[in-house]
Amino acid sequence: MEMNRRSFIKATAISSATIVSGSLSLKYFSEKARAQGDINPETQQGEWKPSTCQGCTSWCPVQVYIVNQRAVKVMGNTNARANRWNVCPRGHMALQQMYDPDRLKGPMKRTYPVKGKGIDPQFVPITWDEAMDTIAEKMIELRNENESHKFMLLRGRYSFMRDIIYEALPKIYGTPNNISHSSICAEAEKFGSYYTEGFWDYRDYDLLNTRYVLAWGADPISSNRQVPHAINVWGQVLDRAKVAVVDPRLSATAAKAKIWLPVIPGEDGALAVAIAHVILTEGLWNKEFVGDFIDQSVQFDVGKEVDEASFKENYTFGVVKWWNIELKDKTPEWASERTGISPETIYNVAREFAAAAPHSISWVSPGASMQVRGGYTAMAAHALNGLVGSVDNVGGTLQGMKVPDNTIPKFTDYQDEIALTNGKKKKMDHRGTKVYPSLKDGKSGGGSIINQVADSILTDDPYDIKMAIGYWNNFTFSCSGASRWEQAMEKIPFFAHITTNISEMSQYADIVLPSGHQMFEKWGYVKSKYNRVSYATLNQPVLDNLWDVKMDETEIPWMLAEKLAEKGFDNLYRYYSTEFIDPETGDRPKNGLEFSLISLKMLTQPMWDPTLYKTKDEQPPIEDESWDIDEKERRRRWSGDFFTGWENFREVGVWNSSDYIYRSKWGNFNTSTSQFEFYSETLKDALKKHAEKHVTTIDDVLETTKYQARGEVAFVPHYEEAYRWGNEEEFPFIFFEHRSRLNREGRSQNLTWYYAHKDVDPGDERWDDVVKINPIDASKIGVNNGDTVKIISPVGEISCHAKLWEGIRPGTIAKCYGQGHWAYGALAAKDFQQGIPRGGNNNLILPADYDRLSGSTARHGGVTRVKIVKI
Ligand SMILES: Nc1nc2c(c(=O)[nH]1)N[C@H]1C(S)=C(S)[C@@H](COP(=O)(O)OP(=O)(O)OC[C@H]3O[C@@H](n4cnc5c(=O)[nH]c(N)nc54)[C@H](O)[C@@H]3O)O[C@H]1N2
Ligand SMILES: Nc1nc2c(c(=O)[nH]1)N[C@H]1C(S)=C(S)[C@@H](COP(=O)(O)OP(=O)(O)OC[C@H]3O[C@@H](n4cnc5c(=O)[nH]c(N)nc54)[C@H](O)[C@@H]3O)O[C@H]1N2
Ligand code: SF4
Ligand SMILES: [Mo]
Repeated sequence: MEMNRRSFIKATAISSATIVSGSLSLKYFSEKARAQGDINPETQQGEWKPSTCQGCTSWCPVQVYIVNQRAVKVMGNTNARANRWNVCPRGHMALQQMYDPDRLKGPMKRTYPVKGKGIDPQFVPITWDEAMDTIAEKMIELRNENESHKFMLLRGRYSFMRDIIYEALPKIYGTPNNISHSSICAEAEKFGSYYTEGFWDYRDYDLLNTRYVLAWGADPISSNRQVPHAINVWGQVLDRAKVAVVDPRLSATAAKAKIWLPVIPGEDGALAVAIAHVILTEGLWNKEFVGDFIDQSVQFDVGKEVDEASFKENYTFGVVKWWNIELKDKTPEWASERTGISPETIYNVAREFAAAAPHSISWVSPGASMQVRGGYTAMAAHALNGLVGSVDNVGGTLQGMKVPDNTIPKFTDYQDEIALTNGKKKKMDHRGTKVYPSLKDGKSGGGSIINQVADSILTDDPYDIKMAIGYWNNFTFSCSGASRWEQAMEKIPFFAHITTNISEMSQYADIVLPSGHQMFEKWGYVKSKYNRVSYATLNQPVLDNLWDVKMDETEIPWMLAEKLAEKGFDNLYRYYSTEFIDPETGDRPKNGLEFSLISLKMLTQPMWDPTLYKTKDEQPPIEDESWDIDEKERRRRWSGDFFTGWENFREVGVWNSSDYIYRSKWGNFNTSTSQFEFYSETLKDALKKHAEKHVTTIDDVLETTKYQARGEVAFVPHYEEAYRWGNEEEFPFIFFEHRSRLNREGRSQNLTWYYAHKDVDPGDERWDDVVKINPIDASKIGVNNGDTVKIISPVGEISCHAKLWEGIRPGTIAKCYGQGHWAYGALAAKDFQQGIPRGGNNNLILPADYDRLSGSTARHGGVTRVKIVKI
């Protein structure tokens, strides 16, 4: 399979040509607008305005070209040191989202009471006043019945204004049920870095200084979290570094890589521990970081235990324990049987990865971790960075610099008896129960388990939900086991959805509230990092609202607070209107729009207010706006950009930190031992507390939560066999899936550019949704290119077209995530009226299963087997 690369280079070349025609369409778009007279010839110079793209979690600072109140072009914000002028193809697609004719243009209410898939809600337009009045009335009713905990706030994507709606609102109102989407996103990945180096977050990767990239299900030029930077520098990376991609699919990055390792889905852990085994047996670990044997004649011999006292560690903890407990027998030959990768390839990758160290990156993505038991895979793959000393090091994996922002003002004074009592009731997502440890940040129940909520709603466990508000989420589509969500949404008596489009979830709404688009119609900010820079970038309303929309995280909660106050519960309104004060003028907000801007200024104040800047030795002069360049440089090095005030920050649009300081974490990791842990005392502690809470043993917890580990192995990065639904006889193929270069998460499918350029994803077809089958398998089951097929799993079925493609490992079949919408818009659905999907939603065939230690939903690792039936 590694031989087949050449034919794919051709495919990739064609893909690049398509991208070029993508920008032609953009030109066409603006020319068409001009022909229609939208652009005034006298003012066609237009204006670039800064904002932020949230098409994915890269969260890029951008600028938008505005001509006569029309956005015509998006590019990177040149003030941003992470991405400069670069965006990925999806940055441009935001324009089509903004001008999507099927956007929700004003508030509406349902007039047909029966809820269900394909049942027309018969929405009719209403005023904002009526909409907020109805929602507030329901909320008051619940409080009057002392059932405020039966109100749920569901969050999908967000900006860092989130706490206004997601924290303050539910906690002042009186419910524990504010539940976010994080656990369907990438928590298992963070589990790996947390239980080794004490960092529950995405890592940055020092691409410009690296000499080896080992990507675990990561496809950085298409997805993950620094896409424009990766696209921009990948040529240089390929010049200087070797790239190896572990992925059952020939991704865009794999097609350009030196080595492609088409692993059997879910078996990544075996590969990771075998690489560690080779690094230790061949003495290739980084002595400076890990330390060494006291007596140089001792070594790690295959199959033999080593005396712990013989090794002196420097910045790590437990390397010998790891060897003794897990690694000593995990040879490449052993791993080959499990992973389907040859022993020679494993030896090669291990040696080359270590030879490039410490400038080597082991890049763990959701692909290799959002699997049942995937938390341990994330640990194993991330631990390789520890072995070669690339953690927090030049050319390696980095944490991030501090972005100085504020939290929302304290709200405890506004919580009444009901809020305090009902706020402590059990959460609907069962986090922290014996079966769902969700050990975020070392705490039992530290993270959410959103996908469990559908079951909880259906079984009224721990109680029935009477009302919910959802914003920027679409769980009926985006959660695996999606049909459970269809039933759960039918059951919730009252649901309000804050959204740009009538998505699947909106179909179950009693009220739909139109949200401004995050890039063009919103005040907000997000924090992110890449290219060794951490930053905060502003979402700004760069246009007048196109429709009667409001800002989701600030304006809408403000209006709700006003209505609740009118109806006798004024705590939320008093909190919003007294605690939020404009840092420049001292004014308090009088309406939702003022509230949006004032709260943003407050939260970002440490970045733009010169009176708050701290330098090492002095406080800078406030009034002096003409700092000389050296002084600027000096300050930048110390912490980050500085501004003369809010207006200056707003115009620039982004705050950049100073460059990442390497090796500052060495000896100072946020773990129980302060070292990089190969034997995770931090995880042991978390598991122990969780077990004690449930009056049981750690082994019992592991058994209940579907892990194979018992005893000490639970505390080290180790191999766990892939867990799959369905038996091999009935379901011969392992199913796995991937993202699209054109997915703005689940929100691209009403855009023509998506379908017109879908073949930028290797193996995919324009204007189609295909399941990719290796020709060897296809011939066995008599399937040809273009056949309509059903993909059937133990939990559901979808249909789409077959595509014969060598870029998929035989025995597995793959399909891109994203299509299969039965709502969202006239293009996204094949028949919006009838609720007939275009293509197939993978979440209907993926079972709802979990990596329970991290709380994550397991969409990867070949979690289900399927059969293919020709129709
Ligand atoms: N099978 C499978 N499932 C997946 C994934 C996968 O790769 N495969 N990916 C997972 C991941 S990583 C994530 S993060 C989740 C994402 O899943 P969700 O958090 O549910 O987000 P989206 O599916 O992107 O849907 C967001 C919804 O918000 C609304 N919306 C769109 N734009 C805006 C806007 O600008 N403002 C507001 N207020 N609303 C808007 C629309 O109704 C849209 O449907 O999906 C997860 N689900
Ligand atoms: N283009 C694009 N980029 C995005 C987003 C987007 O919607 N579109 N969303 C953003 C978000 S919300 C997130 S959370 C991140 C997700 O970050 P990504 O790194 O993109 O994660 P996934 O798409 O979940 O990973 C899928 C990859 O894993 C491979 N894979 C599947 N199963 C296995 C397996 O068992 N082992 C291995 N080794 N690989 C496997 C798939 O073939 C695919 O290449 O991306 C962000 N970036
Ligand atoms: S889609 Fe993601 S990578 Fe692309 S420009 Fe937007 S935030 Fe950046
Ligand atoms: Mo995500």
